[in-house]
Amino acid sequence: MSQRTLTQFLIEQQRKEAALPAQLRLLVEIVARACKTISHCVNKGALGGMLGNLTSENVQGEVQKKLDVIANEKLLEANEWGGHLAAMASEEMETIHLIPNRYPKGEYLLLFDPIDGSSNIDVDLSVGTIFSVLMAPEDVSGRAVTEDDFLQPGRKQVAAGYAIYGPQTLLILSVGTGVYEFALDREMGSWVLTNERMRIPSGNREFAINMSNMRHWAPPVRRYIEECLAGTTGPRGANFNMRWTASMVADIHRILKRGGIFMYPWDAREPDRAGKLRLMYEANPMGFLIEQAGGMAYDGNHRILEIEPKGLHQRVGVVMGDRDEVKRVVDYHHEAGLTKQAI
Ligand code: AHM
Ligand code: MG
Repeated sequence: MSQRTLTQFLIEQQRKEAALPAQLRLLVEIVARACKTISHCVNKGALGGMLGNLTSENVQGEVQKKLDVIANEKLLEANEWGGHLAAMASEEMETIHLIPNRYPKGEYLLLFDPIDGSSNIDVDLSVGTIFSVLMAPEDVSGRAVTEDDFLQPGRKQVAAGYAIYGPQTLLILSVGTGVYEFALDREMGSWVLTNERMRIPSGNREFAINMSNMRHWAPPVRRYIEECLAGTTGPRGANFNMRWTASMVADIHRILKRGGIFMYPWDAREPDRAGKLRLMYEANPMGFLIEQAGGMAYDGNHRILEIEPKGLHQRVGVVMGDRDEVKRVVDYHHEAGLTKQAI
């Protein structure tokens, strides 16, 4: 059987499935091309002078890695001139990036985390790029795009995906018609379809959470994990496995492929902060993919894709993966009456 490339897949989607608009098709191809370039930079590592920290901090007050900034630049450069975007936003930029006047503007808004899991860069573990696509409001063509135009709930995303730079470089994509996986064929220079209509396998007893924060968790999260840890003699009557790579793309990718649950919940270290992960370019796109693959994505109490954002860099608690497991965590929150946990 002949291989299907990302380009072929997108053309098929444009013709048949959801009548994918031409501008959105172009957008996905350009983001995928930028991810190829970023993959190349990640692979070069020390040989290309890609490792290490800069002296700068991003808007979150985190020290930027060289690759954070390089990947951000690659995505901006690649997406500026195509005429498909109204503006961009990124984890690495305080405010939105407008399309320069010399280029035509399009009707989409692109958000990204250029390198997710940055702490893994220097130790050669998987990192990735996460992206989310929204439609710009209709009246935007006659005026300048503002940050408010981006503040739409995740259910309005028209596409989302991530690239994972691991032993293989993969692109996981949804344009709202299921989740598709493409592998980068370096000899051909193209993305080849390797998995279609992915579904999260149910019943895998595996959880992903940073256990070192256990003493700071809210009671429902603690209850869920304590029950898993109790194994065959506990209320779940089964042993659970644990995995934590500190790279959301890698943890979510594992869950997409073999099931389980991912959590980065609110915790009491910084009680006024809703969580560590960012809603607009981490939780929303991942939530979109997880739901498209039959899973659930909650902040503990609420469906992530329903949250009305108040800021570009807003944080959120994250509980996503296998429906049954996420539902259990949500039930524990509701039973505990924590319906107003900070969001
Ligand atoms: P980053 O986008 O700055 O890399 O931060 C997000 C990452 C996620 O990929 C990962 O799930 C989490 O931070 C790990 O955090 P911790 O080091 O607290 O376990
Ligand atoms: Mg990130």
